[in-house]
Amino acid sequence: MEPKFSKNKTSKVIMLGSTSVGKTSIIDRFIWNKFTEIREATIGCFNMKNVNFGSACIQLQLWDTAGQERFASLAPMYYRRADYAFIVFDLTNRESFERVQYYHHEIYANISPKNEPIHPVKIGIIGNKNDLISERKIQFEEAKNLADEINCPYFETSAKTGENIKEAFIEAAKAILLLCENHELKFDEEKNEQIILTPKKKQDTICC
Ligand SMILES: Nc1nc2c(ncn2[C@@H]2O[C@H](COP(=O)(O)OP(=O)(O)O)[C@@H](O)[C@H]2O)c(=O)[nH]1
Ligand SMILES: [Mg+2]
Repeated sequence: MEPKFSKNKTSKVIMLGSTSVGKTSIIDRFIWNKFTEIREATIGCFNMKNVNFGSACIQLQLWDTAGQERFASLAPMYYRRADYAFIVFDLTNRESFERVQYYHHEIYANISPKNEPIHPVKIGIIGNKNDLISERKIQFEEAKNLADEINCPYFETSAKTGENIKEAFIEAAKAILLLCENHELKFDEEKNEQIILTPKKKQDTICC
């Protein structure tokens, strides 16, 4: 028998950051526990995974870009009503680090449709590719200081080795749970009977 949860929340989690910082690789590591050295351009897509805390189940719907960040800004609907946003930069690329503030600003500019109250959103900063030790350009202190300034948790990850990937998503799910418990976000009214405790099979993912 699959467990039943008294509190369920389907949440939108968006990945932001310059091209090639590892957004898609981070999702692949979390959902499929795999890493690919050479990636083709991303097909805009979302994957789902549930994180359970006692009687609560947070379903993370992970939104990935279709690579449009390379050419243009992301459409407002990508940001709209996101519950959690990860801003990812590449620890070996200073330019990508300098884009963090831009994305932080874009979240608040696009999170709610005009004339609607601001949708509550939590943000986490990810410094990815920490396996590339000798190529590293951004030290921990500098990144942590920026994250503290904008009041966000900071995670150093490697999609390649898997370091801290699961931990970052668990923290995101915890933050969403807290938002729900503080009533800034509502739990889903309908009970979600389809609880998935392991990553969904490939054919179960929804791509758009
Ligand atoms: N060494 C290393 N390479 C990574 C890591 N994450 C991603 N990559 C590589 O960086 C490139 C861009 O990754 P991708 O996930 O497509 O970036 P995106 O454009 O942000 O989605 C690919 O060649 C990946 O294999 C990592 O943690 N370590
Ligand atoms: Mg991508």
